[in-house]
Amino acid sequence: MILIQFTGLSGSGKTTLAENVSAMLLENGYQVKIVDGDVYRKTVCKDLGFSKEDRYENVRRLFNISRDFVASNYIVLMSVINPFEDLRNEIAQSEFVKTVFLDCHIDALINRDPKGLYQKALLPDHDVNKIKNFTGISDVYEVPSNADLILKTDSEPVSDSTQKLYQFIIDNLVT
Ligand code: GGZ
Repeated sequence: MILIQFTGLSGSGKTTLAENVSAMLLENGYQVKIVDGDVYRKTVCKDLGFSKEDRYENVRRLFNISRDFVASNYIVLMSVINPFEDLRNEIAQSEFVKTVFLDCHIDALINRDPKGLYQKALLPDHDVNKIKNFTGISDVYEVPSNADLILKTDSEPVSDSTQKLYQFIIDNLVT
């Protein structure tokens, strides 16, 4: 069993890596679940916004869901920004949890910006389209000090990060 708690800014590659690694694991006969913040925020967490309290609640709910999947022998990829060190450490107390930091420079994220979210976060305060409390721009992201794996998603090809994460999961599976 293993639960990967990702942490990284919006656009750092969490969803892409989770999908790539999930496909590889499935091909090799493992059961996998992706628990993606962006997806669950439309269902189980749709009452939650982006205040500090709501982010804590969001991550805690997703951890509870993830833990149930782990108990059913799934490899779980919990794909959330997960910005707070104390909450990540709390979750990492479970021995089957590993923390994977997707390290991507903010300038690269602003340049890529496939959903236009950074552009909206950087609008002037009076603009009605501005996204407030945007992680990394106008809200806190605490860089992890004790991640089990760091993937530099701004400088290494996606295929390399995918391969590293796949190998890390296989090496750390607890039976
Ligand atoms: C950060 C936001 C925000 C704000 C909307 N701050 O890259 P995405 O778009 O598709 O995924 C992000 C998602 C973040 O949800 P999480 O559940 O992962 O966040 S947390 O762990 O902090 O609870 C982003 C989008 O929602 N999004 N507004 N203000 N990301």
